[in-house]
Amino acid sequence: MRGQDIKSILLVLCPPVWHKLPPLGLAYISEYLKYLGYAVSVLDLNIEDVSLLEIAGKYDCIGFSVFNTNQKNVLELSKQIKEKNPKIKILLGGPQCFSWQFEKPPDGIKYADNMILGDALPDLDERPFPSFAGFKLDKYERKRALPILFSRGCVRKCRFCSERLLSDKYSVRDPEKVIEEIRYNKKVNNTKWFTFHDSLINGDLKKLEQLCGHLKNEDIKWDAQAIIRKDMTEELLKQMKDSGCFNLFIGLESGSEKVLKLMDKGFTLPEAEMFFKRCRSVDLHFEVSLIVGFPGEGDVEFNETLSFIKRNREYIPKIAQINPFMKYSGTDVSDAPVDMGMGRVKRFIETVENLGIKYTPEFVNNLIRGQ
Ligand code: B12
Ligand code: SF4
Repeated sequence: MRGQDIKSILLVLCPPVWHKLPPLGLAYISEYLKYLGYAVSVLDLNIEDVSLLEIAGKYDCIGFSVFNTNQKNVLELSKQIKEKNPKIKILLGGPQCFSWQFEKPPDGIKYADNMILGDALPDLDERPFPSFAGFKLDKYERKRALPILFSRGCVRKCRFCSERLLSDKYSVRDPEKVIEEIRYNKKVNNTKWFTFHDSLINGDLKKLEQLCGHLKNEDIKWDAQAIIRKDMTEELLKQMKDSGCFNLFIGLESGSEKVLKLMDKGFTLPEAEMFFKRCRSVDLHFEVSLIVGFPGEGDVEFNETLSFIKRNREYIPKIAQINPFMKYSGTDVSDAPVDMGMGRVKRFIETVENLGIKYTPEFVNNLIRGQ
């Protein structure tokens, strides 16, 4: 888009997208474009009631962040903007642009002048960190809270997951740079709670330990996603807890050894049990997500998962998600019938309720009502 006489850019996030926190992707893009000299504004239509069509004419370019959930709205608005003012350039970025490479892209992408695939920015420590200047932080549900990144990519390659398509290598930031960003946001945005949006916080245990060493002096709380690994010691989990970690979101996915192997999850059930026990022994709260109906999961394997959850109920504080398996574009797992997955989700919830295990009801209700 350079050299096309673009000076002002409006970055837009259309609904529906999860919006308890401001969007980290747009915060990074906005900071980088400002650094390159553009005049950048941000509009999150999930939290602001503004007519984009009325204000679009003030900008040379409108950049949309596209997810599978908001793609229809993005393309409809792109069409309307172009019909009203064909001179405005439309730029698309975000994870759905990547997914379109593997599916038949919708006709509406013809309204875009340019599309950015993947991350497209310099390495995490080489780009300016997001300041969230221009974001209406007080409108998001979580107060004094911001998303942040410690790493990109993943150290594993689970068969159902498209992470490896988004970032082909795993890279971790210098912990001191993360602390610099945290201190900035504490001071300027009054932030007390940081949610790491990494696919996993524990891909590089040495750097994680260093990060925790710094974080313990910052008087903040933080949460993150993590993988189950046998080499994570109680000592490191305690350091995480002591540095402000109050929750980990962990992808267990199945309680059947056969299904874990089919998924290529990279851990065994005894390793998962050991990991959960270690978290409990240092009182580190966590929640697990599960996938039911993965190809190869029969009734036997599904019942093994139920038994695993029953057996470990005193160690698993909460179930965060029970997802029916759905194939992501670009992965090589065959499609499984979603109806079967949904039937199993319902059976699973009955069991969890009977056992008195906590779960996230909003998630389950959305899923069941959405069917
Ligand atoms: C943290 C996370 C969550 C969090 C927070 C989500 C949020 N919206 O902030 C939670 C747990 C709530 C969540 C939920 C879900 N998630 Co999620 N999540 C992630 C994760 C791990 C990180 C997102 C992130 O902050 N990345 C860091 C930022 C900096 O990256 P980014 O947003 O991609 O932005 C960069 C580029 O895309 C690009 N870019 C972005 N926008 C724009 C715009 C322009 C104009 C340009 C030029 C460039 C550009 O530049 C940015 C900077 O480098 C990603 C996987 C990943 N590794 O990215 C999945 C991911 C975004 N999630 C995904 C999915 C499917 C879901 C769920 C549907 C899962 C479920 N079954 O419930 C829900 C949907 C929630 C919803 N309705 O929005 C998919 C989305 C696929 C797609 N095609 O849209 C991803 C990509 C994972 C995957 N499977 O591949 N998720
Ligand atoms: S550990 Fe998580 S992010 Fe990494 S490949 Fe597996 S599912 Fe994807």
